Amino acid sequence: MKSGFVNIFGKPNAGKSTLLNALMGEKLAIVSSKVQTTRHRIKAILSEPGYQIIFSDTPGIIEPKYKLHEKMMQSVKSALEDADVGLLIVDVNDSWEENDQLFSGLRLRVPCVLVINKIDKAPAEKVAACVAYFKDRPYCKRIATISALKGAGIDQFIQPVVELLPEGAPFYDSDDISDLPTKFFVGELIREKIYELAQDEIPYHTAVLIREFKEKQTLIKIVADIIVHRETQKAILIGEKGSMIKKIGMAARKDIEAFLNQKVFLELFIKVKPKWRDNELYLKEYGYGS
Ligand code: GDP
Ligand code: K
Ligand code: MG
Repeated sequence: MKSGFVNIFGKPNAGKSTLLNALMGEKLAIVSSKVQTTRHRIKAILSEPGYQIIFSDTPGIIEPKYKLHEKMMQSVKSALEDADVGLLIVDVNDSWEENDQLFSGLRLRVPCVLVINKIDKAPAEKVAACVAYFKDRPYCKRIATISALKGAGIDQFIQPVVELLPEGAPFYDSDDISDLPTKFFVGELIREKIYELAQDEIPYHTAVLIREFKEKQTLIKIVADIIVHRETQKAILIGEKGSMIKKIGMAARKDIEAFLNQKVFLELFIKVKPKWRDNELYLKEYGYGS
């Protein structure tokens, strides 16, 4: 039996969350075209005969500008040090040199699979040239080419990862798919809708707090607070005659129902907490950091 921890690293938008979802066949990580959508480390547990892999989706690698960013950097670092195997994911259409510098700079001790993603968006010659570019780098133990979005190369890609894992008993029950509570994923699905529907900077100023999660006879009642910095942001999120919050709520409810496989009654409130991103207490309350 092989078992161990595999962490997914890569620049923002390389496709880490999409890959995690493709590997799991479930939507666990929120995906968006905006950078820094992922704020937490999500553990996803894949149990198959012969192996158990605990994947972790790390926040994108970014400069520590705010306290929130420092927390993100800490989690990237701790992810690096904890893993048995690293997946270094590169968008084939991104700068190869920049990624090479980034990965070299991390001075990785863990064995890594270099994953070239978004091959659906590049000609075969470019993909081949990319493989040639990375294949002999010191951090590159194995190499894979995939389209996380289209699911290409995903099945073949597990084998080299398993090869690099240590022998050992599984860490989790084979029924578990994550170490995080259902509530967490519900909050993330709401956050994803804010990323999809709200303009510009708003999503970066929001946190979601699930206040109530109650199973009733025929449905689950969920009450969530959407936290923003300013009254103006609150007004935008409410929208004209409540149109925006309604849209967010409807889209989120649909996804939450699919995720929970149950009918959901969702109530959303918007609350203003000035500067929550720079406040240790708020960060803790909203689940960021230790
Ligand atoms: P992350 O920031 O690394 O977690 O990246 P995401 O998984 O959120 O993906 C960023 C964007 O790239 C999203 O719009 C995805 O739909 C898109 N994307 C991810 N993988 C692929 C892929 O294989 N092909 C294409 N064409 N787009 C992809
Ligand atoms: K993203
Ligand atoms: Mg992500």
